[in-house]
Amino acid sequence: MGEAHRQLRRRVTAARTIWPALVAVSALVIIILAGACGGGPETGATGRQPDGVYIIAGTEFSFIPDTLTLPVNQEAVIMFRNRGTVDHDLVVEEFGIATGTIRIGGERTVRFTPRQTGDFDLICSIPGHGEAGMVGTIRVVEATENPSGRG
Ligand SMILES: [Cu+2]
Repeated sequence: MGEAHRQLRRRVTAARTIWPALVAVSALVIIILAGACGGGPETGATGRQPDGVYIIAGTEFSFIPDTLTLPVNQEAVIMFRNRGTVDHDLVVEEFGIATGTIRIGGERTVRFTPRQTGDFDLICSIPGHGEAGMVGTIRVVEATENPSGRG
């Protein structure tokens, strides 16, 4: 009787010390996960990103940035993000780019390879938006890198 009682007490004591530790570890894991997932550093970023993707934000009524300079004959990746409060899209007719209507907070990535240099209109094709100033320019320039160089 006395031995069984001592064993029970030991188990209860162990449980009392393990639970606070588990709670502490869980809290730490939650804090780490929250830090990893909450608002990445790219939030709000526009223009050319370190990975080479160009981010263009759409608002009422402009593109940010409103001009992109791209090297000719190199694939460009553009991510259009609607940061406005109404639907927007991004169209460059000469390159056959059309994101389709992007809802508030939405985004779409398009890829294309410009084959000629020059300035090309970037517009939002939603009626009235271009007229309100939602226009920009894709400027295609000769690549600065030597095409025969190492890459
Ligand atoms: Cu628009």
